[in-house]
Amino acid sequence: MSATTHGIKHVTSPLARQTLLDSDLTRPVAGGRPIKLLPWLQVVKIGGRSILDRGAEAILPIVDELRRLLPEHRLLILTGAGIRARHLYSVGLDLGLPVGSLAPLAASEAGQNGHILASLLAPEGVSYVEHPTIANQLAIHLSAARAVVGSAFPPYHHHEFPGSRIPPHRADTGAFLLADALGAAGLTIVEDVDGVYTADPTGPDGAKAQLLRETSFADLAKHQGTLPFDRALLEVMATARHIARVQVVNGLVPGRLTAALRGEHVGTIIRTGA
Ligand code: GWN
Ligand code: ATP
Repeated sequence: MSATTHGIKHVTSPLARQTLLDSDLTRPVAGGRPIKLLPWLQVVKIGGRSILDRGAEAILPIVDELRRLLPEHRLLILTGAGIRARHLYSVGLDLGLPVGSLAPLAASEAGQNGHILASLLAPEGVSYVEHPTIANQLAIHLSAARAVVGSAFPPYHHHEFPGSRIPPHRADTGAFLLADALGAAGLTIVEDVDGVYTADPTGPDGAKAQLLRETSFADLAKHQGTLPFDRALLEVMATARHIARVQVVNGLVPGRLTAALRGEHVGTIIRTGA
């Protein structure tokens, strides 16, 4: 729609006359819930350090479990970066590299883990797909195969926020951003612990650590100690549009991922702001 006055063409738009910075003004237009692009999709994030770095002993059983899940679910399997990225951070920090240079370097390690996992699932028709393919052509790939594998690391690259020296938006945040943007049916985060504890169960106070069966992003944001995922995950959970809960499960225990995807409570459920 447009109108012409004094030779000037105006485009009619409810956002034309107001600042986009005032959410009270934009809410009538922008406040609606976005459509779910892939509502049947289950997103699974496999830990880089916690699962993939353990090699065959941890990877082959999880590959078996994923293979058996294919007739039941259509999956986007996303991989974390693991120990090679941590080595890279230490070398890069020693050299004084900025966070925006470290982010894509670490991301490439998440991608490599994805290539490894996809190769093992290749007989089932599963392939690694690139970030741009996930962004634009996921539907056609998931019409051809029951699952695809991608990098969980978000491609912030040189746009990574400069607040800390280590990239704050890592694989857990990336997996959540994708699952929420796609309007997926769920996100399951696969680790080497039974869920989120009151303290690191493998740390010095591990004996006293208690498993939190159910919690929320807001409660975890107040938690002082370490967490089994990047803290930025809690920030993106606060503004989520679709994914209302995420389950963190132990991928070293056979059957936990399968149960989680069937809707069973077998790890820690984290409620988001959606
Ligand atoms: O290279 O393993 O995608 O899917 O963040 O960018 O650093 O890239 O800089 O489509 O675009 O290393 O080359 O690499 O992991 O991220 O990819 O094989 O431009 O398919 O070329 O957004 O895979 O890679 O590392 O994910 O996480 O060519 Mo890789 Mo990653 Mo492939 Mo991707 Mo980055 Mo692309 Mo990208 Mo870069
Ligand atoms: P990436 O995919 O980024 O490589 P990851 O998700 O595989 O990493 P970590 O970042 O190492 O793995 O997170 C998992 C680890 O976090 C667990 O092995 C556990 O020791 C540790 N951890 C720290 N704090 C907690 C906590 N409060 N509850 C549970 N585990 C915790």
